Amino acid sequence: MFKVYGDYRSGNCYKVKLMLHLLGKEYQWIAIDILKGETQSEAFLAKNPNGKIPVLELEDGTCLWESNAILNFLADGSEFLPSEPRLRTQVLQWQFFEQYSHEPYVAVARFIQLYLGMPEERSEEHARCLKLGYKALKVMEKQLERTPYLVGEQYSIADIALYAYTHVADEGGFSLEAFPAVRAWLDRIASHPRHVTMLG
Ligand SMILES: N[C@@H](CCC(=O)N[C@@H](CS)C(=O)NCC(=O)O)C(=O)O
Repeated sequence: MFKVYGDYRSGNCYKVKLMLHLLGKEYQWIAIDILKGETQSEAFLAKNPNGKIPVLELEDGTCLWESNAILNFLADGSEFLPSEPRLRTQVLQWQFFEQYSHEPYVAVARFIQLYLGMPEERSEEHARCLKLGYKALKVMEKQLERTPYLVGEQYSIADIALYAYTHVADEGGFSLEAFPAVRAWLDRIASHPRHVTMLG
């Protein structure tokens, strides 16, 4: 059985949980508290030298880290990862976009607001996260005006990667009011019969 080291409130960890539920795979969840520094212990660093969750531990002890890499591993051969090279590359394109242009702003704004309680010394950084996060949401809106999922007609791990923090963007201070296509897509993702919520 897979072991997942994670925090239920973390979008990066939720990606792995959602994927496992969509695939109907069993797993054991091992709770890690980042605020208590548990990702920096010697035992944890042996699993991920970068000291971050999520980590997926396989039965043979191999530890995989980086949420989107884990998604690619789990989705291999399934309907959530197209095999056609152009589509597969578009999946990766959205996942790299998520890590470089979306998560650093949408997730960090949420971290500052939800986890840290919006300390004064980080309010300028929070404002910058809102500005750049909205820019990323506009890019998603443009795509989702044209296609039901980020890569065409099919629900893929590109959607899982971007759903994770977009669906809780309000917890970082974002409003999705100006993004009707993104909101419709959020509902589409949540209506999958094997969908699981972040805290569910
Ligand atoms: N690029 C990584 C980011 C992982 C990440 O930032 N994890 C956070 C929680 S969401 C973490 O472990 N933070 C603890 C730390 O940096 O010490 C991924 O996608 O897995």
